Amino acid sequence: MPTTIRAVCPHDCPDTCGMLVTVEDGRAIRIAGDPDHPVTNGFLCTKVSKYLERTYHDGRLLHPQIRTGAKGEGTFRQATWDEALSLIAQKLNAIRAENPQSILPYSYGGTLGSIQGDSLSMRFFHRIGASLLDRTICATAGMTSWNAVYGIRMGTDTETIAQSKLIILWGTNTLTSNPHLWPFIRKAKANGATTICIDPLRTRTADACDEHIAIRPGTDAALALAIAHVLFRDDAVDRQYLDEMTTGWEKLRDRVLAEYSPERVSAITRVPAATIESLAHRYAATRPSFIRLNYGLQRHGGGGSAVRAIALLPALTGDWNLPGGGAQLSTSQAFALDSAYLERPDLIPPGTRTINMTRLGEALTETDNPPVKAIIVYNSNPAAVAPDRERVLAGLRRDDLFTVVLEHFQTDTADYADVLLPATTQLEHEDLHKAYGHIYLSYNRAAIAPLGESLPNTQIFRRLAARMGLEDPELQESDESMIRHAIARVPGITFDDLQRDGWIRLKVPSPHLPYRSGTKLPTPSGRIEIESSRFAAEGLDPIPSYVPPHESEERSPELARRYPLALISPPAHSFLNSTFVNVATLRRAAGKPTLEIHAGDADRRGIKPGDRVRISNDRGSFTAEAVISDRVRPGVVSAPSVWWPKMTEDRTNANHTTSQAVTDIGGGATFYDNLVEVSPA
Ligand SMILES: Nc1nc2c(c(=O)[nH]1)N[C@H]1C(S)=C(S)[C@@H](COP(=O)(O)OP(=O)(O)OC[C@H]3O[C@@H](n4cnc5c(=O)[nH]c(N)nc54)[C@H](O)[C@@H]3O)O[C@H]1N2
Ligand SMILES: Nc1nc2c(c(=O)[nH]1)N[C@H]1C(S)=C(S)[C@@H](COP(=O)(O)OP(=O)(O)OC[C@H]3O[C@@H](n4cnc5c(=O)[nH]c(N)nc54)[C@H](O)[C@@H]3O)O[C@H]1N2
Ligand SMILES: [Mo]
Repeated sequence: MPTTIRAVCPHDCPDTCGMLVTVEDGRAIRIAGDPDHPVTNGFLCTKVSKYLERTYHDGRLLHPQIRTGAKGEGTFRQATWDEALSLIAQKLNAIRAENPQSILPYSYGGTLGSIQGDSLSMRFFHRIGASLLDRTICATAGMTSWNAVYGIRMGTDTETIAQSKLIILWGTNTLTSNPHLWPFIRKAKANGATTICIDPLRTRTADACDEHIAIRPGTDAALALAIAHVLFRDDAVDRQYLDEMTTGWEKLRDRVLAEYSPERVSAITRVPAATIESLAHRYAATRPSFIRLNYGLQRHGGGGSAVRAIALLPALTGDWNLPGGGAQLSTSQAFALDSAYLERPDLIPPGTRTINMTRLGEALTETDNPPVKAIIVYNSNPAAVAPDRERVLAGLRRDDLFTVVLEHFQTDTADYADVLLPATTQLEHEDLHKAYGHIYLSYNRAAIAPLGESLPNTQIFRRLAARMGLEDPELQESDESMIRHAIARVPGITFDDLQRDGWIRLKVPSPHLPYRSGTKLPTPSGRIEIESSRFAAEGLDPIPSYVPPHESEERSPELARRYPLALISPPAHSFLNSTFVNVATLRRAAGKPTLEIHAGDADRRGIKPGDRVRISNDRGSFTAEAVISDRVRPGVVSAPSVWWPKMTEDRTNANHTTSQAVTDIGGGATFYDNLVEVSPA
C-alpha cells in the first residue's frame, strides 16, 4: 500500500513549501505541494515538481570516491567510507597540527535545513579551530541593513497581503523566485490593488504587474529617497508614528528635501521625474501599501544602502500599523530557534580569523598567515556560483590544496575534489525548517532510505570527528536530539506537534504586526532607527543615502568607457542557483545560455539574433547566444543563471566576469555590479 509522508522543500527560496511524498515499496513515486498549507497552496514550482527526477537521477553519487586524474578533470575511483574517511582524517589532523586555521569550511544554501545545513558541521569546524566563513554570497547586505533599522528581521505577514491596496515588487522576480507569494498578490489585485514592479528587466513578474519601472541597476536607494522627499514635501508622512516609533526622522527629512528631488534622482536612476512623482504620490495616497523587496536589488556596491532606504518607507507612512501594509525582506528571525545550541560558537578558539566567502578566489590564491591548505565544501557549488570564477579555479587547481566535497552530484566543484563524498537528499534524511517568506515552522520526515551508500551531512561529520580522534559528545548528538533542543524556546510548539502536523504557524497574533505602534524593538534605542546608532558607531553614514555602484560612471569613469554595458545574471526560471541544471527536463526548459541585449546595443556591435557572443571584462569572459530584446533597457544586458560550466559549449558561465568586490554594508556579494563589453564570438 502506498503511504504519504510530509516533507519540506529544502531549497534556498522564501517559500519553504510543505510537500507530500507518496512512497510505494520503498520508492518515492509522487511529490506534490501540500494543499492544506496556507502558503504552499497545493502547488510546487517548476523545479521542485521535478524533485523525484533529481533524486533518482543516474548521476547521483552513491559511493565515496578518491581522485585519480588531474584536478578539474573529474576522474575518480570508488572507495569505501573507511578508506575515504581515514584519508581525510589523516590530512586534516596533519594540517591542524601546524595551524587549524589553514582549514576552511565552505557551505551555503544547498539545503536550508537547520540540521543538515549548519549544526554538527559548525560544531566540528568550531571545535577544531578552522577558519570561520562569513556567509555573504547572497543576503548579508540586506540583512545587516534591515537589522540596523528594525533590530530584527521580520516583516509583513504574508497572509495579510491580499488586503493591500498598493503592492510594489522591488528588485524581485516574484513569479520565478518567490512564486507562492503570487496567489496573495492575485487576491489583492482582485480586491482592487495596483501592482508596480521596479526592475531593470521586464521580467515575467513585470509583465504581470500594472506598471513596470525600468530603473538603472544599482540606483534604488536614490529612488527610495526621492519617494521620501515627496512624502515630506507634501506633508504625507504619519507624524504620530514617526514621533513615537522612530529616531532621526528630521535629519532624514532635511537630507531628502535638500538632495533627493525627483529631478535630481531622475538623472541618477534614468527614470523620468514624472514617473517618480506619480509613484511617490500613489505611495503617499494609498493605505495599506506593501513593498516586497527581495535580495536581487542588494547585489550592488550600494546594495546595503538601498535596502536601508527602502526599508524605512513604511515607517514614514505608518503602514506598519495596518494588516497588508509594510514591507518584507525576510521573516527568518521570527523563528526563535536556538542556533547557539546547534552551532556552538562557544567552541571557537579566541582570535580565529574570518574569511568572506564572496572572496573565495582571493582566499585560495593570495591569503597567507596561514594559507588555506584544506577546503571542505558542502551544500554549495562554488566552482559555478562564486564570483570571479577564474580566480576560484586557480585556487581549486592548486596541488597543495586538499579538497573534500560532500555532494549529490558530480558538479564543477566536485571535479576538483581529492575526496568526494555522497550526501543524502531531502527525501532521505530528517530536518527542521524555518522560512524566510512566511512564519510556518516545518519538520521534514525522511520518506525513503538513503540511496547507495549516501549519508546525511551530519552523519558524515560525526564519523569524520570520531575518525580524527575527537571524542566530544556534542560531535555525536543525533539529529532528533538537536531538533528537540533547537525548538525548546519556540513558544507553544513541541517536537511531537511538528512530527504530527508537519508545519505549524508560529504562535503570534494573527495578523502579525511586528512593528506596530507601541512595540519596543531590539535596536539600541528600542525604536526604528532612521538615524542608526550602530552605523554611526562603525563610522558609516548614520542617515541613509545613495551609494553608486562600484562599476559606474560616477565611481569608475574610465572603466565605464571601456565596458559600457551593465550585466545582470539573475536566476533562470527553471534553475535554483546551480541546482537542477543537470536535470534533463529542466535544462531543456531553460534552453541554452543566452544573453539578452537591447536592439540598439546589438546593432552598434553587429550582433544579430542567435549569434554567439562573447561577454568580457578584465576578470574574464564567457559566451552565450544573443537574444535581441526590448525586455532589457539600453545599456543593460542579462544572462539568466547559474549554468553548470561543464554543461555549456565552452565550459564557462557568467561568473567569469563577476567581481569579488563587496557591498557598502554587510560585506555582501555584488554579482549584478558588473560592467562588460559584448562582441560577436
Ligand atoms: N527559480 C528560482 N528561484 C529562486 C532562485 C533561483 O535561482 N531560481 N534563487 C533563490 C535565492 S538563493 C534567492 S537569494 C532568491 C533571489 O531572488 P530575488 O531576491 O528575487 O533576487 P534576484 O532573482 O537575484 O533578482 C530579482 C530581480 O532583481 C532585478 N535587479 C537586479 N539588479 C537590480 C537593481 O539594481 N534594482 C532593482 N530594482 N532590481 C534589480 C533582477 O533583474 C531580477 O529580476 O530567489 C530564490 N528563488
Ligand atoms: N552569477 C550569479 N551567481 C550567483 C547568483 C546569481 O544570481 N548570479 N546567485 C547567488 C546566490 S543568491 C546564492 S544563494 C548562491 C547559491 O550558491 P549555492 O548555495 O552554492 O547553491 P547551489 O548552486 O544551489 O548549490 C548547492 C549545492 O548543494 C548541494 N546539496 C543540496 N543539498 C545537499 C545536502 O543535503 N548535502 C550536501 N552535501 N549537498 C547538498 C546541491 O547538490 C548543489 O550542488 O549563488 C550565488 N551566485
Ligand atoms: Mo541566494
